[in-house]
Amino acid sequence: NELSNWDDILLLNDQLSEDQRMIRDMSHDFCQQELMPGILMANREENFDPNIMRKFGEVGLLGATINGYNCSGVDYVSYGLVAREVERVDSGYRSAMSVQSSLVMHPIYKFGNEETKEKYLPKLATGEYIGCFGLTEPDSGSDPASMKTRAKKVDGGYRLTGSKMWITNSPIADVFVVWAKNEAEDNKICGFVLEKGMAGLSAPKIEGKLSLRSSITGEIVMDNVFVPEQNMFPEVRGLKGPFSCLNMARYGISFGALGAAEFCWHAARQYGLDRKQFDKPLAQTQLFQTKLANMQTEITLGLQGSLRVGQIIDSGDWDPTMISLVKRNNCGKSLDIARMARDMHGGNGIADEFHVIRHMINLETVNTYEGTYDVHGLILGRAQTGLQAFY
Ligand code: TGC
Ligand code: FAD
Repeated sequence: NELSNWDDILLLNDQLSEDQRMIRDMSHDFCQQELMPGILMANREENFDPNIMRKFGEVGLLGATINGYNCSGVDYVSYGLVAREVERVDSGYRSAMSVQSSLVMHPIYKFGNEETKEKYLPKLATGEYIGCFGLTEPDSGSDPASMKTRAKKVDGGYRLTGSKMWITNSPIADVFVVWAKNEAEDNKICGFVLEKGMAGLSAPKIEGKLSLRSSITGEIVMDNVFVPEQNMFPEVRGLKGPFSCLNMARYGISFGALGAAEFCWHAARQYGLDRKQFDKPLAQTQLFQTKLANMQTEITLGLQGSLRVGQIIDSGDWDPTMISLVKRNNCGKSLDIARMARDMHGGNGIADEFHVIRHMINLETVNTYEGTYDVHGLILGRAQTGLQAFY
């Protein structure tokens, strides 16, 4: 009686083009062969190996949507499918990939001058350079408009002072995309590209994370750092600069979180088939089956939502609220699914060898960064009432 496509009941596979299927399959094989074998120890030891970035680069997964500059030029549906495969292994690895692609390469490609693009993009595409994105500060998380980091105009460039907090990849970064208020332009938010080694720039690691341990996170501390004029994004002003990068990253996360959830669902199903209690497989109990049905339902619907958003982004006629909808719902649902899978594994569920608790704890971060679950709820609420409830 088992349906052969129980894991793709709405036939997502048939909705993809030949190229999209190929990219998905290639990413799947790469992630399972290159990333999965080392994840247990990386997570246990709280270690991110920078060679992983070079490996992403070798198979064309960095800045994959960019045309030229050594990048693959794939569509956004494919980018989402890649995020799903990477996060099926670990959210931390998807973080590394998506920060480099959407939050570092995308703004340099979209807002940088030609010289900046030529200088950084090819090396970021191969993973020779690692990038990070500094928006959040110790006192400005959900409310980035309140940032304190300042840029002061000086001869030939700017001097930046301030600190950024919770920055993925910062301790090992070569390139820092940083957002600061420009005193010379009435404190409008501007974007700058900083480089490792600039005087006054440091990026201490944040220790003791219990979530996203395979990803390295740090601060960015800027003490009067001189940044040459050509390293400022010349045209974009205000929060729409950082947010236009976040849109793409959030969309990728909506697909990625479901990859982690799929891992947990499949693992719970297999565990239930293999383990017997009271003389029958756990999977033969009604409670177990309805839990599996709930997982299947939310993942299947979530994937359809993200696919639709990806297709709309590719068509060019998209709106950030549709991204808030899938980022919020898919992260929240994936977290619920991972918690459920943890429970269905019983005592084994707390052992890292079974992987579900790692996904569960990672998804706590994924549900928080790039706009928390509740902040995306407020974005959606504002869009349907016209009333903002942030303040
Ligand atoms: P608000 O008045 O809404 O907007 C200010 C200006 O920004 C524009 N804008 C957008 N533009 C493009 N896309 C979007 N999604 C945009 N959202 C807003 C807006 O049009 C306006 O432009 P203008 O020209 O009129 O000035 O601003 P607000 O201060 O009321 O913002 C509230 C809110 C909640 C929407 C926003 O601040 C928010 O989303 N907060 C969440 C912060 C966040 O997501 N931080 C992410 C940090 S990076 C990160 O987490 C990376 S983790 C990476 C990893 O490891 O994977
Ligand atoms: P707060 O904004 O202080 O929120 C705390 C709680 O209050 C949340 O539940 C939130 O939903 C709620 N809340 C906030 N405002 C309201 C409101 N108006 N109404 C109701 N509830 C509200 N940032 C970067 O810039 N670059 C990175 O690379 C990066 N990587 C990260 C990696 C990790 C591992 C983590 C944990 C974070 C990372 N972040 C990064 C920061 C992340 O984007 C922020 O943590 C996130 O935006 C939330 O901000 P906050 O932590 O200051 O929480």
